[in-house]
Amino acid sequence: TWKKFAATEFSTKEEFQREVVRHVETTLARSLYNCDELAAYSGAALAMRDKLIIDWNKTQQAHTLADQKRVYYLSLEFLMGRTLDNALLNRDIKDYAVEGVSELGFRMEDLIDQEHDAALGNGGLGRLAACFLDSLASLSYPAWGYGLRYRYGIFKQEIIDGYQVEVPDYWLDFNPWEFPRHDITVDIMFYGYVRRYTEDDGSTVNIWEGGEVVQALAYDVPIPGYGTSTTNNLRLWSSKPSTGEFDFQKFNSGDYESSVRDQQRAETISAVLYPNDNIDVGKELRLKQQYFWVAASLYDIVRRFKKSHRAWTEFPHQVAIQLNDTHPTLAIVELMRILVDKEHLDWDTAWNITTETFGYTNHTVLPEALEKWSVPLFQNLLPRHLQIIYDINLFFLQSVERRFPKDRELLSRVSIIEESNPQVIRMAYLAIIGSKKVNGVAELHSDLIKTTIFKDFVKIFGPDKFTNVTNGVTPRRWLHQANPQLSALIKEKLGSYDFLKDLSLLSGLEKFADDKSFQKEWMDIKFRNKQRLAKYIKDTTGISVNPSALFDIQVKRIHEYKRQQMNIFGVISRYLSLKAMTKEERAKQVPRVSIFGGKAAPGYWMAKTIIRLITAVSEVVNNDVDIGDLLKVVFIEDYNVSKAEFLCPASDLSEHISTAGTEASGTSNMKFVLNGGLIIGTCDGANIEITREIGEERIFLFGNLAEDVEDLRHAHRYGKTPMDPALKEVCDEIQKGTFGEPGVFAGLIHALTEGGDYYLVSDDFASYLSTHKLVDEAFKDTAAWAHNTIVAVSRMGFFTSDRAINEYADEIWNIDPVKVDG
Ligand code: 26V
Repeated sequence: TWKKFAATEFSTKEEFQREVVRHVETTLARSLYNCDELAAYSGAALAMRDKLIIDWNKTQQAHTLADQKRVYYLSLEFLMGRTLDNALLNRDIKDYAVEGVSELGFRMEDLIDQEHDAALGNGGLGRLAACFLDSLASLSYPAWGYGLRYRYGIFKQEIIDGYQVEVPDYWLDFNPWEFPRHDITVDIMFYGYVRRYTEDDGSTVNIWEGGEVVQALAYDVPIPGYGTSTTNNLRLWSSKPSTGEFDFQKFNSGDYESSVRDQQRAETISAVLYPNDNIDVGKELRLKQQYFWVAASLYDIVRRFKKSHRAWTEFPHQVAIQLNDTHPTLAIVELMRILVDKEHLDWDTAWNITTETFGYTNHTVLPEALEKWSVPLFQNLLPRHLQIIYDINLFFLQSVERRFPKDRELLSRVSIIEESNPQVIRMAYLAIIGSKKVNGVAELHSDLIKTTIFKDFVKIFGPDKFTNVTNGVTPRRWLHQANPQLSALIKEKLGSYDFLKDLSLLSGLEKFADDKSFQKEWMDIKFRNKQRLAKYIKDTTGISVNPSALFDIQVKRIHEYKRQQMNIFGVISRYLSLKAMTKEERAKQVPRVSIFGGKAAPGYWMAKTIIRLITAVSEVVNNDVDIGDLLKVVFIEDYNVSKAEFLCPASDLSEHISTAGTEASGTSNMKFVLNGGLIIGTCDGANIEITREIGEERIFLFGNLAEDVEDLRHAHRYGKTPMDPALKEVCDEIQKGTFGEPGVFAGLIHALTEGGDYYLVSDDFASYLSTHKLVDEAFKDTAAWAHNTIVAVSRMGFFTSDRAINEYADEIWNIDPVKVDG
């Protein structure tokens, strides 16, 4: 009956219009006659939000009633992108919303384009968290995400004179997708000291007291599932000064300045997302962010559990907590502190509860990305937590000593505390020891962590603790929303949109792979997506590209291990070959557009140099009249989720060319293939499983294997590897000044020579170039290309994040879906 009273429900075009107009006129206090696109977007978003919040309430009620085990996904990053389009599509009301706003005189694309990306993440790890939230809701799992509400998301990238410049991303001006919960606050303490005393019964109690207190305020973001009423919650914490009397006293006594300083110090905690991807810097503020978020989330989770009045031992039957990388590992320590210091459970009972509750996902093997905290820094900020870590370590090392007596080396290798100067806490080891399951994110990666960085722990805990869950992407955003024409064509062939819920149904496309008229429709859609990208490139950079050329795209964070430098060296090599050709030879070449995009961490000088080389090459090549349309080079500024949404559908070829063994999974590789592009890649991350699924004749693999990397590096160190001749030519050309002052690029050349070519660019260069030649040949045969992309798409079912989430639910979390009546 509540439905009757829900004034904001709408299920027709007219009702949607009415709600949009109502919000424009009343919520926004604007007249319809001076309603611009931003106001119209805002009205549409508020109308959509009302609908979501009704389903959100229903879902939370159903979950409380069902009283089943829930999963909490703890991630410092959620790279959500835009919400309006996604919500309209997930709720299947896009069609009448489009009509509705068009009668009001607007085009829905223009309104959608007004929305600011929610960019609370760096790259793969944060976007994976967002895909997982979509799948959790779409599969009706009772799940919450917990994160930080950064005032500034990942910086906006501008390219000025060919260089990256970072601009702050203030995104909260108008954000209709969040609800502040002024009643949900938690006081979080830092610093202080530990007071130890003996109770009457003789037991010792440790109390952490006397520190600085900051308040966490909850903001809730509704997460709508596709084809279900389930609308889950993403809770983001914002930091504020605590409302304790102390501040008021200062303020009242006229000490305004110090009171304002306190306020700023508190608000700084959730002010900004650290813009590093795959590199650990170890700053105190980052540790403060981690504890602030973990402590608030655990307080919330424990409060919810306590409402059910169950015994503590049932906690792991009601609660699963997934650690997205090591960033929330303090949750293990905080739960121990709650159970032992506050709830007075004995250590062993508390430890059993804790280790049954957590799961840890590792996302990288790069040593420079493994989190380590200096003991003195940690001791000062979280004194009681350090004691608990020492105790966890002591009991762990004692158990190892019992199983492997007299192996001093083993003990020092697996100790949570590394005996360096200063000592450091190895967060990954703590995460492993405190979790029930540890997983990698693609098969090769999960094998590598077992045989390299975590080898000793496999020996100690046995192999069953370690498992693989290959990443996936949500087909709702990455097919249906990003590529509506392709999605509609697939629906026409398969008879329904059921493939969006069960992506394995794509296999039904394979029988049309040789159907000429289907191939034509398929390639026409690709062409239109390329035209759209060509227009965007023209409008934003002034560069004209031919949409019939082969579009070759590499978009991801800029990092030496991802080898954008190899790509641009390859482009230079192609340029040199074209220059050396006769007119007749040139006429036979396949025209190419090499498109790059991605952010460099602000302090990562080498990555910034790579960007500068790409822009320098583009200035030279694009203006060379000998070359014309045969080669264009484009750097897309400020690559983000909403740009990925129009880049993925517009590729013929995308590049996933990391040094073998370095890219844990990659997820854009999946998005590009799902949108009818082929890939050139190394035997790394999920490329390997993509190959297995789609067939090796449909992927351009090249380069050395992970198992050979160590020997190759060794050879470089002892000066036994001459540089690849084609790469030598490229370096000579750079040093001649063809792309401007060569000193600018000296670091890149140095890395290949004296630097020992750690990422093996030279070793892979010949096979990289020859594989690009194969790509050119293959692209000439349009029918075969169409066939291969259709077959590839038909075999991509495995890479849905729904499959990944079902694996986590069954193998790690032990949770079941909850039906929510719609
Ligand atoms: C690490 C650190 C270290 C401490 C400082 C801040 C910070 C921020 C981000 C990270 C990155 C963690 C690793 C990561 O992003 N891995 C990526 O995860 C993707 C999803 O599993 C995967 O597809 C990519 O291959 C992998 O690089």
